[in-house]
Amino acid sequence: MAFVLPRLATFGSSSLLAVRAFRIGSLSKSTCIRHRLPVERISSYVYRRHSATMLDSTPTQAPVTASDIDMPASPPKPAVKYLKDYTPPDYTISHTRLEFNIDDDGLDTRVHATLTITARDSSKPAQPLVLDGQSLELIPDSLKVSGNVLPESAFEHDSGNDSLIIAADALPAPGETFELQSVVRIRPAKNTALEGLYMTAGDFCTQCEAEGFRRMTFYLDRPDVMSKFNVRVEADKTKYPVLLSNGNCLSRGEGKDGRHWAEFEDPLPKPCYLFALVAGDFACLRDSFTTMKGRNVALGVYVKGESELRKCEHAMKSLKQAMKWDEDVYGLEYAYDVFNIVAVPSFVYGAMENQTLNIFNSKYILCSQETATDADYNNVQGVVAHEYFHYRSGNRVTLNSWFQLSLKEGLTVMRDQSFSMDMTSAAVKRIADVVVLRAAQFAEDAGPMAHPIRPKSYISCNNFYTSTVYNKGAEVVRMLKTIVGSEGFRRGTDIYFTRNDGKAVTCEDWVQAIEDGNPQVDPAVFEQFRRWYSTAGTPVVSVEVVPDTANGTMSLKCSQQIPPVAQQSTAEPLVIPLRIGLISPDGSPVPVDVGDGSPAEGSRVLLLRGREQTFVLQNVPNGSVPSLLREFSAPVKLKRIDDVSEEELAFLMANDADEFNRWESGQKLILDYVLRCIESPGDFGSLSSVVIGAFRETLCNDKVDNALKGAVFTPPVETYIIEQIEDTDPVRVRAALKHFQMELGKALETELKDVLKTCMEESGEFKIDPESQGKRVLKNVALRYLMALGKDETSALCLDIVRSSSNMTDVRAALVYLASSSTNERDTAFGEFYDKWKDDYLVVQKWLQIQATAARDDVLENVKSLTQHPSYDQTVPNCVYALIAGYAAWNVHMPSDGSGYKFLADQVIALDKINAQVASRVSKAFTKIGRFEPNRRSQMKSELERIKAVDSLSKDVYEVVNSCLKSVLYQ
Ligand code: HT7
Ligand code: ZN
Repeated sequence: MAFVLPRLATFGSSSLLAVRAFRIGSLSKSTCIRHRLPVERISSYVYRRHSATMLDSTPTQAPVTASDIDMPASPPKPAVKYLKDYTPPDYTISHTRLEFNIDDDGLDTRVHATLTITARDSSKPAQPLVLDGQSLELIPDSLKVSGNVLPESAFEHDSGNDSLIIAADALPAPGETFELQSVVRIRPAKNTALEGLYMTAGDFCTQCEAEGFRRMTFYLDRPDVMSKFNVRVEADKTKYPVLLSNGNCLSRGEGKDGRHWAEFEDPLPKPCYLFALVAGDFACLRDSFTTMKGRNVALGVYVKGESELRKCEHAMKSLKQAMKWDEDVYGLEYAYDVFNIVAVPSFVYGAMENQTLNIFNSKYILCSQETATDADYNNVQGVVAHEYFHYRSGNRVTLNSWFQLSLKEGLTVMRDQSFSMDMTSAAVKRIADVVVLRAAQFAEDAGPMAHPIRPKSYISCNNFYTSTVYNKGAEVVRMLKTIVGSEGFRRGTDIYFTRNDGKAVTCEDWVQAIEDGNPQVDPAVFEQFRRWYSTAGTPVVSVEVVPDTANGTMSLKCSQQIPPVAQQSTAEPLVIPLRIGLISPDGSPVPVDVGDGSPAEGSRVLLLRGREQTFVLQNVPNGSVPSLLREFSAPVKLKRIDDVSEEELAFLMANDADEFNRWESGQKLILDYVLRCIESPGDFGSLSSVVIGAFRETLCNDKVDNALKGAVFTPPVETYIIEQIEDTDPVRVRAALKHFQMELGKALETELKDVLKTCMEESGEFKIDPESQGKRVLKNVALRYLMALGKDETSALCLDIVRSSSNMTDVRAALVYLASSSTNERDTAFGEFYDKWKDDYLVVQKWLQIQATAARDDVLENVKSLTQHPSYDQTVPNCVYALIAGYAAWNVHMPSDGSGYKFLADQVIALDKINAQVASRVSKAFTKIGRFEPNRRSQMKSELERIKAVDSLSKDVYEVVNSCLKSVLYQ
């Protein structure tokens, strides 16, 4: 994708194309269709340079050569789109009729489109119709308005700008509805971008979010254009026996030459990003769901081959659980008669919520005891639920522009997290979600691409499917629930889903619905709360705890600071809900009395609204210990001004009624120790007896469930630790973490061995319930600490587990521990594992990832050689994420000579030519540039400059690389 020309903006009215053309005065005149202004035929030059579709190869005027034009020295920068420039579309498409004529090889698929179009505002003068279209070959004379072929003078197909512009005077008068027909040729087999219609494992499938629909036909490809769809698909019956699209199948039939067809109707209007089509050879697991009103919904999960059917039972079960949960918790019933899921191996993200026809990365559908870990099972459950929940939060109520992405993603993530908390262990799930938030989102918020959950601008909307939009977005929704309470939240969501059904709305409409459902809450709270949508950066909440023993009170002196981040130097204070509790010196809970006359309760929510604010708790027994930010009630960094001793943290770890905070206290103990090691000039010190005692007590406490023990013993990840310090040397971070594990492993060796033995003895029949998962978590955590001691017996045990365990959770854990070791067992285990699983691509991807993330000096060499391995395919995103993104996330910063960065830059450049979204995701490893010591910073800078200089760089990678470079410039 070249940046020779800025893209035509679909937002706002300015045409960069026209502006640029206007500057060149000496060329012959023609008419710019878009603006009906007499401007020079610069577009002719552009047209010939970029046209993939030779509509008219005969120039109508003197050829323009490069020397005629004042060419800029460097390629123009890709255009930035701004939230503030949003304007509604000039036209609406009430009905969309599509006919896909699929060829056997995916090199000449024809798409016939008939769009029923009306000007949105008939009182406005006629506007040109600007349609999006990318990599489309328009069939000559196929473009028709109300049945009449459009002359070439009436439209301009500018493939450089991915648009088709039809002159206003070639269209019926505003107020008249007309039909626009077109036929295009597309090549799904050559589509490595995996957007639009593409081929995966010999089948055809689509991916339209965010802007993939325009790769199949000319369209108003924006979410606020909602249309009813009728679709006809035709393909070879033997090769592609399964034909699917959104909604109901109206009819099927057989055609000539072994072809067959199917007709679909989706009765509800939808934005085109929810369109889906599948044509392929699949096996189907069928089931049904009876809704709360007694309607029957036919369910299907489609996978490659009968042998995979047993691997989709968990997905099917999860789907039915999700459908029931949405009825029970939100009162939301599914309204269609059919719900299908198709699993494919090549997919850019996890899954896609297309109306009635979800398409999934097979990683989030297929699972069996031998091939999937407990984490995989939980991911399947969570992702299946997430996509199902979009049926309401995203599909029935959709977005008016991609800037509002968090409206659907934040809400849907929050819903899937609550669902998983209800289905599994609530505290452990909350901990897992916070670990992700802190490692990924806090880092993003502190890096060069920091943005509010509703970004103010972007170059590529694909770059904003971020942890901020998803995970922080979910936290913002969660805070609203915390503020208004569960019942108030339900009143608000009822209003939201009813009021906005069938509409394309904004984050404003969401907050308004919650506000309208909660008149008991001061409207000023909501007014201030709205700032979360436009504020980037992680707030720091500082708290000083001041007990007053004489009066039996405890003051919490709070303040909030929002750090300056990219493109935001200051910010107004936010509403921050702080859930707090109190624990008496004997460990029992103390009811919290906030002094407003309301009854004291086990935990209370304080609303921090000012930059500084003090809360005074009443009736506090002497020696009580506060438990702050329970359940992680706000996405902030909590800083205690008064020093919290190791003893107090150990006390909280043992006694806090809030399980999240028990875990949190343990994490603080580990983090403080590891940070001290990193900062100490010489050798690392030893662990204090207080810390050892706290962990021993947790390990041996029968009342603490195994999964929570496992979480407590899992130290913070390196990426999170790196965020806590400036000018980081990653080698030292890794060494300090390793040292902690050795110290704790040494101190608790006997207890850990006992735990391991008990868990191994008890592991009976494989089950996936939380209790069985808890045992496996604890067993593997024990093994991890014992492995850190470097004893031969433990590596032999790991090899034995890899060879003989019948579940992938245990096998993978043992393989991970061996991966970072320098034992003979390591090579044996990896060799045998590959031989056993080489035909299962999902398991092989695990094998790649474990090697890429191993803590070893030779990991880069190994990763390089794995890029040549027959099982590695750089056109399959999962392979790239496993090997390249795995290396980038865990190891790229380790070599001090910059060889990791060079390798990564080479990969980004190569991948960008295949799939810009995948390349852009991989390139985001460079957003850590500000965290590292100067030597690494300058190595990264050189590589970023090398990437930026590449000809025809995608706008996706450009945006990431340019943000990183800008951030070093301003440092
Ligand atoms: N809404 C989807 C996100 C998505 C996506 C999925 C697959 C390929 C490309 C994509 N672009 C955006 C998934 C979700 O959040 O539910
Ligand atoms: Zn989603």
